[in-house]
Parts: sequence; structure tokens; C-alpha cells
Amino acid sequence: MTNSWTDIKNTDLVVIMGGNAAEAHPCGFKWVTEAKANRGARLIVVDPRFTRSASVADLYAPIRQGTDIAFLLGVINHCIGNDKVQWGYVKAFTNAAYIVKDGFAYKDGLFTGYDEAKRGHDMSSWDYVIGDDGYAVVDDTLNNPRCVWNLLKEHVSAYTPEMVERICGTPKDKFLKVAEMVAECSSPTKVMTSMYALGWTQHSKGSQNIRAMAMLQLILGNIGMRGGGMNALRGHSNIQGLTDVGLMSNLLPGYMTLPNEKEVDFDTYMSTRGFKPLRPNQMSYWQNYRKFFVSFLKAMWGSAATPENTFAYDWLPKLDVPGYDVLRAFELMNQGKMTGYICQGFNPLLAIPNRAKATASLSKLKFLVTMDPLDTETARFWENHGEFNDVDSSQIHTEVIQLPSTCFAEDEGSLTNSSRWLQWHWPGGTPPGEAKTDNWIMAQIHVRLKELYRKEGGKFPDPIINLDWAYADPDEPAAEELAKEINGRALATVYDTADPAKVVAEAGKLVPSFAALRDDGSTSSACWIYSGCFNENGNNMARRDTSDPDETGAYLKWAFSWPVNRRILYNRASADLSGKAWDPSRKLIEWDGAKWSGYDVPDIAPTAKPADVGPFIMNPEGVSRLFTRTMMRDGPFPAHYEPFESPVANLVAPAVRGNPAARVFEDDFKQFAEPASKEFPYAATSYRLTEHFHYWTKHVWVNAVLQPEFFVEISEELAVEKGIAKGGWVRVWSKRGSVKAKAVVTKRIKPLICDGKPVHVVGIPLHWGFTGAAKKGFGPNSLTPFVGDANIETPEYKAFLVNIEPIAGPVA
Ligand SMILES: Nc1nc2c(c(=O)[nH]1)N[C@H]1C(S)=C(S)[C@@H](COP(=O)(O)OP(=O)(O)OC[C@H]3O[C@@H](n4cnc5c(=O)[nH]c(N)nc54)[C@H](O)[C@@H]3O)O[C@H]1N2
Ligand SMILES: Nc1nc2c(c(=O)[nH]1)N[C@H]1C(S)=C(S)[C@@H](COP(=O)(O)OP(=O)(O)OC[C@H]3O[C@@H](n4cnc5c(=O)[nH]c(N)nc54)[C@H](O)[C@@H]3O)O[C@H]1N2
Ligand SMILES: [Mo]
Repeated sequence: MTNSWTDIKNTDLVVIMGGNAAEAHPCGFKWVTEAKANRGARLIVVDPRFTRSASVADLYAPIRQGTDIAFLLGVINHCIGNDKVQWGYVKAFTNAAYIVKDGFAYKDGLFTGYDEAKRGHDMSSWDYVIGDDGYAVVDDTLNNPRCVWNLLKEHVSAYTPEMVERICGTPKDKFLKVAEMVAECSSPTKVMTSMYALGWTQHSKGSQNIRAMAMLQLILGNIGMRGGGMNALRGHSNIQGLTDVGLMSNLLPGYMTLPNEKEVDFDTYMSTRGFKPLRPNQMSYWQNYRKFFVSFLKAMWGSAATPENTFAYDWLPKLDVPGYDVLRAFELMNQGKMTGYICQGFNPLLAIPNRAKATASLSKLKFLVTMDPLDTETARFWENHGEFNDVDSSQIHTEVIQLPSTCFAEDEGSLTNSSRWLQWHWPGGTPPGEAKTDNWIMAQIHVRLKELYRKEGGKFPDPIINLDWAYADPDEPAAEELAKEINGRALATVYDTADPAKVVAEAGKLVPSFAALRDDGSTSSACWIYSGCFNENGNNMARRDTSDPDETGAYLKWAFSWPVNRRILYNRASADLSGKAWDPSRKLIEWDGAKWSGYDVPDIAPTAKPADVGPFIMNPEGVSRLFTRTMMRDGPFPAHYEPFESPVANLVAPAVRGNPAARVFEDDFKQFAEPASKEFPYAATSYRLTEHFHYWTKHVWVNAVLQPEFFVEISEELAVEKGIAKGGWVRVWSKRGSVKAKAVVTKRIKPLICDGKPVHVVGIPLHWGFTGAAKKGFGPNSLTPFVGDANIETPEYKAFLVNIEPIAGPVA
């Protein structure tokens, strides 16, 4: 989230699109209720299904899954056409005025530089014109036809309300009503918040769904504002923490990136990081990259990381491919190229797409290790459970090692929520049986491997033998010790760069924040953005002070919000070029003639003059991006592409199937239904229910009773068409597999009319498998396609094609 859960109470308009917060985030949803009750905020829900969120909305608009970009570009087109733009914000704080290189174009659904064989682009033209002074060329009048604003205007012009209706199946009047309500928020004193989750991410163009809304929010001037922002509703309690501390295969902690094979040494690696400012006087915060990176290397390898060995840069793994996401891992397994797999708190047999491929892949492993408090389907993938897991155990030779672990509630540590708040928690119970903490298990693997390497040598023992492991109990590092390591330490006394007599951190002490980190090896910090979470003031994550003296929703003394306890990112953008709040009733930080101060930790140097330094300091141009330059693999603007399995052809660019840069492996292509397939005519999607949490709660009697049995949801119209009875049994199948379920025939799903033809939606909830207390069932992933988003490789779980027929039940 750019903002926080508690900040949602400050909004005028909530748009839940690409999520179902009332159901999947029921506790957080109370801040929507608060905004509605206390300030008359309105709620719009855009979803293929009339959800529990929709049931309390002021306006619900249906949409065909996988078409949100067309919808959102349609709203942008509406705002531009009706002059519903917050011009002061757009001109000062976005790259609208920046001139784009002549070579860049978008034609027939493709951006310049597309190479079909590589499923990627030569992106060299996707950038600004840079002047002789080294700064980007701008035209503040916005007259230049090559400025971002004019290119955007042209790009979105195809998405008229009629086109939106044809693509999305959203009736034109409903779409226009949404567009009008949203457009009102272009006023500096009206703010909208975007709440989204998997309805946007789980698509082959998931990242661009989010881009499209972020662009809309910039045009409305809603980023950096109280009650505004782009608010990703994260899933598992610490999934925000997972990305923050670098658990994505291509990331290092704090959103630094793992080197690739071409970055053979430290200097080559650094040459493409730490960007020079692209406009005069601008602060470009990544210029501090070297400090954060060296401090990270010091946290990894301690005294073995020295200036002489460029802080052990060579010991970092170097990527040979863009990343090892779960789709690639299972593809490699399936090809027999990955033969061991450690599965910690993960149930991929049920969670990843194309279960047949998941089973085949796991069956080819030599060994599989699971660390889990529960008996998961993945650990039992080799066991025959009739039609629920129809495998021939005698043909599977994978050795499975189950390590029982504690669950988070039995363990101490911190969890980072969607608000970027690091919240400390304490064990709520004693683990049963042989369960051990994850820390203990991982420490054992490390300590024992290290010993083996010490004794036996090996191909490349250095990174493991030298890994700093200076914990009081090497067999089970304590959570507090790890938190301090993440925060960072001064290894020698650190002095202020501007005032060398002033001590910033004494040798041996915890650093106050990442501003104290240095690039000469005198500091360590395992995750720079978390620095400040546990410093000499104590464990700031354990703070539980609920005071909010100005009722801004900031709660500055509750837990610790990264970075540096800041609650709203880009909060400098809440004030205009003179430093005055756009909306006097929503003051966040203001310029008093000498410095920035107010209700939040300023997201700008406190003495940076308002007209000099742009608010978006993580970009070297200091402004936000309506045109993303080369940041996104599938284009600097979002464009409508159909899902890989779609009931209709792409109306904007008929020749293009799916996102041209999406991640697909060759063999999986063959397993997609044809566009507008007769064999698989129905548009399926998958989702969660409040009563269950993934595959955990089916192990609990109470939840198993609340939602006992796997079902699929269909409209009354489809039920009549196919002769399916309410509560009757059906078979649902895709090109990849088949499931059986009870049919819930509902008014919540209606056929959508897309390009004049009805599209039937089939809804499939997640939560069933073959272990646990609930009735055995299938999830949706026997059916889902093995294709990932172009930028982040999230599988396309939310849009695929199926067929359905009534059958005699029940299943075994
Ligand atoms: N009770 C409960 N809560 C949970 C979870 C749980 O298992 N149970 N899981 C947690 C996790 S890990 C996560 S990631 C979050 C997920 O939170 P959400 O994303 O809110 O959950 P989903 O139910 O998967 O999907 C949300 C909605 O997206 C809609 N949708 C599908 N495709 C599209 C589309 O193309 N466009 C639009 N506009 N909408 C679409 C679906 O109809 C569905 O209503 O929930 C978390 N919260
Ligand atoms: N079709 C379809 N597929 C989906 C989705 C969808 O919407 N549609 N959603 C996707 C999403 S968003 C997600 S997040 C995934 C979820 O997929 P998974 O993460 O594989 O599913 P979970 O059941 O949450 O599995 C987590 C496991 O962690 C264990 N666990 C809990 N606490 C601890 C602990 O402290 N330590 C350890 N070691 N283990 C612990 C639990 O017992 C559980 O078995 O599914 C994805 N798959
Ligand atoms: Mo998730």
C-alpha cells in the first residue's frame, strides 16, 4: 500500500476492483465502513460476480474477467475528454511534459521493438529524449505531440464507452456512472482510494492492470494524499514482508536486485544502479544504492566482506534467467532439470496452476522436503485418493521428508501487513509434538551443511563457510537478534557527512535508520528499508500505542511502518508547488518557509525547497510516471490484451492473442483452448471464501462445517441452458483437467454481453483438497493454465476457459 488500512477512513470514494475485501479482508474492510459512516464516502465495486463487497456498495458494475485495462483506460479517456484532470498535480508531479524518443510507437496491439521469437522487446525507444546537459527534455506547455501527455491521449482514445462495453461486457450506462463518480475525484479536495488484490494480479498482464489504475490516480492527483493511493491488499499475513526482505528469486532485501551473469564484478553491477538525476536539483534516492548494498553484503558475510574482495560480491548468486519463479521451478522439475525441492509453508500441489503438470513434476524429483504444521496435499502427492488424487503410487520414486514446523501463532517475530507496518508478535501457544520453529529447522540445515562443506570441501564452499552466523545460539537464532541484524549496526563509529564532528552512530550500536548506512564497510544492515525497526530506542515493531492525536489515521506510535515510520508514501505530493496542502482539510506535510513538517514523516529531505525537488524521489526525474520508460517488460503504457484463454477475440488488436510478452513455456501453449473456443465456451475464475483460509482451515472442524463441500457457482441462465439443477452435481473441465462439484446456481453471477454475444461466467472457490477434516474435493487448479504475468510471473488463475455438464453424483 502507498497508504495504510487506517488511512482508508479519510477517503471520499472507495473503488474495489480486482479484489473482494469484504470477504478476503474482512477486518481491514472496517475502514471502508468507517469512511462510509463518518464522512459519507461512497463505494464502487467492479467484479465479474456480485460479491459480499458489492452487496454493501453504492454502485456495482459487472466486468468480464481479464478486461480491466480496457475499462480503466476507458475511464482515463473519459477524464481527459471531459477535462476531469487535476492539472496542477499532473503538470508538476507527473512526466506528462516529458518528450519521448521518436522511435517509440504503439501499433496494432504491439509496442515498438517486439520480437516474437523472444516474446520480448528491444526497449531502446521507450524513453525520454535526453538533452545535451544530461537532463530529460520537457515541454511544460504540453503542446509537443511527442510529450507523454499527447501520446497517452492518443493511446487511450480507442477505449470509448462503446468499446468498453463490447470488451468488458459492462453496460455503457453503468460504465459511465463509474467514470463520472471517479472523475469527480479530480478536484483537489476529493480523493479516491484504490483497493485491489488478485482480481488484478492473477492475469498475464496483472502488473499492467495495476499500472492503469496508478495512472488514473495520478491524473486525479490522488497519490501521496490522505485517503488516496494505490492500496494492494496483501494475502498471507506476512506476504508484504516476503517481498520486502527479498524472497522473490530476482530480488535482494529492500528491492535491490540480484546480479545477473553479465554483471561479473561489483563495478559492472553498480554501473546500472544509483541513477543520476534527470532534472536539475532533483534528489534521486537510489544514488544511495551502494550504501544499502554494501551494508547488506556486510550483514551476509561480516568480517569476510572486505573492500579488497569488493565486500564478497562474488559470493552472491548470479541469475542466468530473469527469475526462478514457481512456474519456472515446476517447468524445470518437469524437464528433469531440478531434482530436489524444499517447500516451506507452501502447498504447491493445490496452489499452482495445472495440477496434472504439478503432479508430473513432483513425481520426477529425487527428494521433496516439506516444512509445515499441517499434513499437506503436496507432502502426500504420491498417495492415491481415488479420483481426488488419482496417481499410481508404485510409479513415483520421490523421497518425501516431512519436517513438522510451528505455525506463526506459536512463534515470535514480526509480520509486515499491507500497510507496510512491521508488527511484533509473541507465541500464543506451545507447539505440539515434534514441531520445531522455522528458525530452528533452517539453522540446522545451514549449520550442518556448513560442517559438511568444511569437512569435504565442494565446488564453491566460500559463500556458505563464510556466511556470518554470530548468534547467541547458532542452533536457533532468536527473532530479536535477527530483527537487529535487519535493522543494521555501526561496525565503526559513523559520522554525519555534512558535519564530520557529529556522531550518527557509535561503533557497535544499532543504527538509528538507513540514513546512517555507509558504503565503506563501516555499517551492516540486512534490509535497508526496515532500518529503524529495532534500534537503540528498542523494538519499535512492538509498540502498541493507539493514540492518534490529530485523528489523521496515522497512528504514528503503533508498530513501525517502513520506511522510517512513514505512513503515506510520496506524502510531499499532498502539497502544491509552493508547499501548501492541495486540500486544507487533508493536510499531511507542509512547507513552513524553511522545512517540511506536519502529521507524517516527510517523504522528502526536510529542507528540500518545494519548487526545486520533485516528490517522487525514487525516480531520477523526481516526478511520477504516466509513461513507465523501460520499467515494464510489456510496454510503457498498459494496453488491452485478452487472457490466454478467452471467450472472445481481442477487439482492439485482433491479431494479437494474449499479452505478447507474457511468460509461457512452449509445451504449455499446446494446452490452451483456442480463442472463442466452442469446446470450452465458458469464462471461469477462481476465488476465496471468508469461511476458509486456503487449505489450512479444512483441517479445522468448525470451518469444515461452515463450508463443507467444494462447489462451483453459475448463473440461473447457464443452469437452464445446461439443465443443471440447484445443488445438483456437475463436471467442469478445461483442456488440462476435470473436476466434479456441487452447483450453486445464483443470481450473483449474470451472463455478460460482450461484443453482442453472451459470456457465461463460472466461479470456482479454492479451499478443498484431500487432507484434513472437510469433505474431499477438487480446487480450481486442475483446470487453470500454466501462464504467468510478463513482469512478475503471477499465474493467470483468474481467467480461463471451461466446459460444464450435469452428472449423476455424488463423487466417491
Ligand atoms: N477468508 C480468507 N481470506 C483470505 C484468504 C483466504 O484464503 N480466505 N487468502 C488471502 C490471500 S493469500 C490473498 S492473496 C487475498 C486475496 O484477496 P482477493 O483478491 O480479494 O480474493 P479473491 O477471492 O481471490 O479474488 C477477488 C475477486 O476478484 C474477482 N475477479 C476475478 N477476476 C477479475 C478481473 O479480471 N477483474 C476484476 N475486476 N475482478 C476479478 C473475483 O470475482 C473475486 O471476487 O485474500 C487473503 N484473505
Ligand atoms: N486457482 C487459484 N490458485 C491460487 C490462487 C487463486 O486465487 N486461484 N491464489 C494463489 C495465492 S494468492 C496464494 S497466496 C497461494 C497460496 O498457496 P499456499 O501458500 O501454498 O497455500 P496455503 O494453504 O496458505 O499454504 C501455506 C502453508 O503454510 C503452512 N504454515 C502456516 N504457518 C506456518 C509457519 O509458521 N511455518 C511454516 N513452515 N508453515 C506454515 C500452512 O499450514 C500451509 O500448509 O495460492 C495461489 N493459488
Ligand atoms: Mo495470496
